[in-house]
Amino acid sequence: MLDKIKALQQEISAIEATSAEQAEELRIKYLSKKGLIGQLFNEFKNVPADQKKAMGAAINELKDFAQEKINSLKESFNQKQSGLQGVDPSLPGYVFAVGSRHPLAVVRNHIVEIFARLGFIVSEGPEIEDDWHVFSALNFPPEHPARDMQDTFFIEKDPDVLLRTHTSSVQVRVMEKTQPPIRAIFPGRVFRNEAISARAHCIFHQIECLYVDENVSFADLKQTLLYFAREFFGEKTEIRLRPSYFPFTEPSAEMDVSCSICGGKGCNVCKYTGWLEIMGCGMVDPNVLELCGIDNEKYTGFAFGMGIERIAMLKYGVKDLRLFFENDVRFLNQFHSAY
Ligand code: 2NM
Repeated sequence: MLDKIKALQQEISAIEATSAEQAEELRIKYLSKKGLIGQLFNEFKNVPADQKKAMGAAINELKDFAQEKINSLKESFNQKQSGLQGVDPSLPGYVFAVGSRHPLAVVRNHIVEIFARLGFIVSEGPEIEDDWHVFSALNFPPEHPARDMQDTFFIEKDPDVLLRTHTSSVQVRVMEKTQPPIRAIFPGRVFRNEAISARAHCIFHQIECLYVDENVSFADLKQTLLYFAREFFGEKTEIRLRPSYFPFTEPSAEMDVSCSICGGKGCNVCKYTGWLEIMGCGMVDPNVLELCGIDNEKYTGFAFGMGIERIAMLKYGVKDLRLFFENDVRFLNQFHSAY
């Protein structure tokens, strides 16, 4: 009998349970009337009288040990349960609203990333500028209409403190302090004194590009633009260059891409022409190079610029440019992107 008690003692010290129900099952197995320890009390009748005292003590000790062990198992489950009172752990968690990048930032990042692959670096400069960096160094004649109050925001009475009307002013700053090769891209916010409408805003965003080195040709410009157009709008995209005029480039051109909506067949987005106007471009006027301290006998360059809002409107089919400035989450929530 003593062997039996020892064996049970060992067995009980090793028991474990994963739930309160299992602990209760163990209690029944060992401690109920018909349980394993209960049976020992039945067998106690047959123990010789001289051993009854010692054996009785041993069985009681085993019973107390089992009771304590099973109580502590039950206790641990009660504690775990009370921590979860009123909580249903099978319910789905709370969904937190995740922000998204502004569509203008998405388009800018995508364009920057395409030109980064060609070795262009991002360069930024001040929004408050002077006449030299916005106009004079860019070959604008003194009486050019862009210099007028009607088009440019002047901040103070001093006509030499103004908000930049294009990011070309940053290109002037880069050319003034860096000798070629220069290969950079200039994203930024620009300001024009214009009435706000579905197609125009007095604050908008541009991204301009500048490449100055020996032997840079119009063919380099054209091939760079074709690469960009196909990376951004899709590999089937065609480009078209139309002669144009800018004070800072000669020759100058406007670039169209084949309409990505109708594939060039004609639709209401491209006004049934099959083409979308995307940007202005040209070879940097030798006067501009010289005004910025670059030897125009040795170096040539190309430059181009585009409005980010316009590209974003085409890409996402947004009909009113003002939506980009209102920060209405019902509008912004619709944009998801890797860029
Ligand atoms: C455009 C179109 C064509 C341009 C030229 C220059 C500089 F500084 F090199 F002269 N910067 N940006 C340029 C040329 C910009 O935007 C429509």
